[in-house]
Amino acid sequence: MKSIATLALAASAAVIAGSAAAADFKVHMLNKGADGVTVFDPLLTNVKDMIPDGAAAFRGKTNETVKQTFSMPGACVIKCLPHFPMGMVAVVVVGDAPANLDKIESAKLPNKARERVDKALSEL
Ligand SMILES: [Cu+2]
Repeated sequence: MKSIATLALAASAAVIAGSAAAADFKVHMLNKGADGVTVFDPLLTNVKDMIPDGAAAFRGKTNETVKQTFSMPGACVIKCLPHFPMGMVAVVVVGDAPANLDKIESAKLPNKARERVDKALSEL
């Protein structure tokens, strides 16, 4: 059985909606959150027990909702382009053991983004 996770992003809110068999998740884009300014909340979304088919890069537009289907096991770093230097990132993980952590850990990120990505991955 396959499950598909869908991520929808907007300037004020983001939603991950699963298939009928999957859970729904919400990821909010906040000007100010518990973890500081310009944050995704939660920082980490772990979509477990799903065996999706493939993954695609996506780009949202400001103030527009974007739906994205995550169809490949692994970790995805979502960044808010204007606030990326301030560390506005979120991590979506599909599956229990992301195979692409090395790539994410060696990627060049702004300091605050690196801090938040590492924090999210440490919660896995
Ligand atoms: Cu932002």
